[in-house]
Amino acid sequence: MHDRPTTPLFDLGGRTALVTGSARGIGFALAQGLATAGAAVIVNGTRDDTVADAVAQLRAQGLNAQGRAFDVTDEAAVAAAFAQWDQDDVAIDILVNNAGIQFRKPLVDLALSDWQRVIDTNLTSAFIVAKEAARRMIARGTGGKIVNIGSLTSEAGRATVGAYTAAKGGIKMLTRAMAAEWAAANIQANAIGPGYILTDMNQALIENATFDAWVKSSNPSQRWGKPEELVGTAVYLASAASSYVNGQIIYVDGGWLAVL
Ligand code: GCO
Repeated sequence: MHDRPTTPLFDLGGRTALVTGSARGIGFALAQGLATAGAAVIVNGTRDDTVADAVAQLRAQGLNAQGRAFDVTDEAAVAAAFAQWDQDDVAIDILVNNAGIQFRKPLVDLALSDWQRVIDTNLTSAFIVAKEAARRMIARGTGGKIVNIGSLTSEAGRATVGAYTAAKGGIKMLTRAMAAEWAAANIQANAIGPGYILTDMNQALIENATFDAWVKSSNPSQRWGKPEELVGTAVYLASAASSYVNGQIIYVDGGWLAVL
């Protein structure tokens, strides 16, 4: 056995990471992955009980986790959470804007209230939470990391998910806007664009034989992705390894966009 020194490049020891929407799905996998890389993670969701369950699961694995339930679309609730962390001397070094919902309906049938709900949750929330986080990163002078979660729909349209597509396209450009404004403060803002991933949010698509066959035939990997397959990119974008990478969206999609 060689005694190789471990590289500090991807080490998140001493860092605190807030992952929004992390009680389940991709968010949970990312919280688990960042904690495994050494970060203290804060799990977030809208419900106290599901957040507490996720924290308990992470702690049972020996990971450093705490939880805080709040609605990422509620500016006052987000401000209150950050004010509490200020009081508790908790500084968010890494923010993963992951919270998201899906609502599938043709645009001609889509109610404005449903459009608004999807835009608020998938796009506006990233602005609200990042604004609080970045203000503090800038004031501390320590820099920081923001990882926004985009989608294949940041690049490609698909029928019935118009509001989601508009929001995820917005995430790509909001990421660039964040980089433009915050890079000088040593904040790197990047995004991950997951491909078709096996999550609760996609359960209806996974169970739809036609859709499942389409995912497998349109993707050169011929399969769905697993939430944990996003972890490597998240750790990279949350760590010193990406200190000069800014405003990018990295697609973790099995090659789907490469053959579009
Ligand atoms: C859907 C959406 C998403 C996709 C994802 C791919 O219909 O639900 O297409 O959930 O899985 O956006 O990046």
